[in-house]
Amino acid sequence: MPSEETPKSATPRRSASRAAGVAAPAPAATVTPASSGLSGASPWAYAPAPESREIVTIRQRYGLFIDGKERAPSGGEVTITYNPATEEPLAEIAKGTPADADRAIEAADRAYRKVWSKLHPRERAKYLYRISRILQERSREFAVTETMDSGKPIRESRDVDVPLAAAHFWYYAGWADKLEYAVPGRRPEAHGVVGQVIPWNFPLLMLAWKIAPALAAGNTVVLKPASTTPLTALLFADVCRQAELPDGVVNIVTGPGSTGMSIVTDPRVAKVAFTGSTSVGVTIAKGIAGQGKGLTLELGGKAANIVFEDAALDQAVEGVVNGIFFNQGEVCCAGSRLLVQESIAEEFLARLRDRMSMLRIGDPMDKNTDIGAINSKAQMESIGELVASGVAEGAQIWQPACDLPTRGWFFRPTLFTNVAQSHRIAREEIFGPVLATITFRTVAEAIEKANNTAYGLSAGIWTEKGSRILQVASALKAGVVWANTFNRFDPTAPFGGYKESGYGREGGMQGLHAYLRSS
Ligand code: TAP
Repeated sequence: MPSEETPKSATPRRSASRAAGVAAPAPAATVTPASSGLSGASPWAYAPAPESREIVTIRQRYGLFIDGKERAPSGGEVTITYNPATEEPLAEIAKGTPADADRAIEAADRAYRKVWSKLHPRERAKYLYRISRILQERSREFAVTETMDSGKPIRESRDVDVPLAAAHFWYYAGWADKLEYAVPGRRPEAHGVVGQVIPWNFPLLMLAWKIAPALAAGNTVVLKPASTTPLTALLFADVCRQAELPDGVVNIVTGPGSTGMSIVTDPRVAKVAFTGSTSVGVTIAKGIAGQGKGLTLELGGKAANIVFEDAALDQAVEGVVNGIFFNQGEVCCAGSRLLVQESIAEEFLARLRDRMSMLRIGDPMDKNTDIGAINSKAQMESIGELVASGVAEGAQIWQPACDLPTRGWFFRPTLFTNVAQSHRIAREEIFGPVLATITFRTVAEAIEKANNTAYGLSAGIWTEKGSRILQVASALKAGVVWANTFNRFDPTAPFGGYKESGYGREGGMQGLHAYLRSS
């Protein structure tokens, strides 16, 4: 995870400076970190360290993956996927229609009845192991493709997204022939066909979180990737072919949200899994209400990262930086609210500004880059609008002095202080590199403020006292609470939310339950 990485020099490699490109206000106090630590020009200069894209062949056009074959969309239309770091088109992507969704569901249903449900669980496990191995063998190809399509730094796609995706297939392969241990005393059964819709922030990893447990439990799958990041899902189709997965067991239908809706509402789809925004999650829940389908929703978050006065401050600074700037802050469980104890707030914020000044923002394909490109123009505009609201509502903005590439969608890491709990930046999910700071005096106040949100996905606690960790963690209304660390993911650990962050769990044995009916 990024917290393991060492700081990088802030020396800009590109000279052209520009504001974030949207309504982000010109950072008033942005020029030099107003701290006692590092300031001014860095004495270090990093040579460019670009990852080669030679290993990847991006085709001009991609079709749908239905019944083991690539198919043209029934409507004949395509959409374009762009490289967010350059704004250049990467490929034409089939715009799947409800008729295509219907074909994919038919293929998945047939594969379930005739092949997958008849296989011995040990045989299903072999396919999952094979997929995991192929992902590992082709990891560089996946990492480069993911970075080009999503804008995330190659360091993250290489060290986090792809290895974790492979680990999920490996972990759930182990469960495939042990399902009765996951539901002791009952008889586990697959649902049949599952419909899955995933977002753009971790395209391959979200695919793995969804497909691995579904197949291990004996289901077949129709998955819709996000429109802005379809490429690794389509590369995964190639992995399915390479693993000789029976036709129709995995189907990938690219297309707009309406195509996702026709997948999840189809009566042949017995279980639905969605990761994305709370608003679309609500639409899906309404759309399938009364149909008796299983449903898991992994939605948004507004996590509190709570720093107590006895915390190891430099480690906590690293954890806060990792919590909000990992993947440009486009993370559902991002630690987007910093709750810092008043007695250390000034010193902590000075150290945080120093650390932020060392972050390298720019070409995601450069191995030294800490913060890459924002996934889309629409997301840039949404971040800019919320940042502008923070300024308008009276919070104080600080951004490090740094030059941004002249092309692509880049947003400076942003720190807000003087934030009131009523401000939109304290309440709404920004899904960008923006941290809102709120102070507190007592443990009770920290808990009260941390829980004062409509979301409940994750939280972080920084303190030297184990007893305080236990006290605070048990009082926080969040599905995942990290102590003296942040953004740690493991296939064996369940992940999911409370309140408007959704319901159901992914990962671990709990993640398997969602894909099983037990009698
Ligand atoms: P959404 O707009 O919700 O999109 C997610 C997926 O749903 C995309 O594939 C999208 O397709 C599809 N979709 C859109 N409208 C739909 C509809 N009416 N019916 C069915 N599918 C529909 O979210 P996003 O912008 O991609 O992702 C950002 C949000 O996801 C954030 O709020 C973030 O917190 C959340 N998120 C949560 C988690 C977890 S684990 N809780 C993980 C990642 C992201 P198109 O791309 O074609 O629009």
